[in-house]
Amino acid sequence: MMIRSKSSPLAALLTAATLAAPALAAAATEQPVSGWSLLNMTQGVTDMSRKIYDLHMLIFYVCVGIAVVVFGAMIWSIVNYRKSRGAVADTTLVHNTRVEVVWTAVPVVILVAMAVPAARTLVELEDTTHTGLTIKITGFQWGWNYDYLDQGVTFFSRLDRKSDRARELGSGIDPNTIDHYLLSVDNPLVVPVGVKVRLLITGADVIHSWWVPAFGVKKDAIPGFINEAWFNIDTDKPGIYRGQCAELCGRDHGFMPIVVDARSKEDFQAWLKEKAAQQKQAAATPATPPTAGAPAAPATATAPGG
Ligand SMILES: [Cu+2]
Repeated sequence: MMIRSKSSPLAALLTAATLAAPALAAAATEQPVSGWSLLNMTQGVTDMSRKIYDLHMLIFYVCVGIAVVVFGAMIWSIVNYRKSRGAVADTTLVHNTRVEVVWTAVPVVILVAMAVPAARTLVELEDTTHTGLTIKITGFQWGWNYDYLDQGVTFFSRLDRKSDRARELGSGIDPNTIDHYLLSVDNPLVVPVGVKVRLLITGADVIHSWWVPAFGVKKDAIPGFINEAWFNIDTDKPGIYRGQCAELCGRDHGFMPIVVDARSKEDFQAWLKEKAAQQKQAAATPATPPTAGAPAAPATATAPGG
């Protein structure tokens, strides 16, 4: 019994990793879900994520160029100066100033040239000014709390019940029958498209990381610190975007997905108004049992199967 229960998180984690990875990539973009493009980074649905992608491709091609030159020179030398051709090693050559200057200067030039676009992208990535909405994200073991700071809306988001049941050892439920297995939550984060959304990210217990590939956002949630990030989803790309906790945060690290429901500005405002009214009413009625919005949820909702 002891061995069974001990092996369950590992087995579940492995299942989570293998099953969730392709689905995450597929959900994050409108790119093909198979073939070589799966091996590459996603282009995402924000201007920033595309800039990150372009930077990634630029550096990739620089690396390819360097590899071609270096390996080309190596292979050429090995083939043309092999022993069977009568080549004799020059044992007197220990120093060549010209060559040394060249092989120092060329990499320096390449590195400086790469630093320019990289720094430009990084500066833009860190620019959290002129935002239209601020959401505080708190990572818990194991779920996320979302606070719409200026609107007084707050709720907790955790793995959806279907995935939660199926992941249990010996549940008898085939994970393949679950839609978006381990990538669905009960309460998704709802955001508007076409608005620069600022995220204030922190942790309540251990370090987590809020990661949504389609937005080009991956930021550590560290207790005692508040990290900033932002995204601005293309106006024509409302939809569901998925992510996961990207910092090993304990037993159920593989079971704290992120779902973002991007809506048009009007739909978002309507949702926000309704949610605010709902929560105000719930707060005014003390007899109502706490909803899933209470941050106390992770403490009481200790997952089975441990
Ligand atoms: Cu986590």
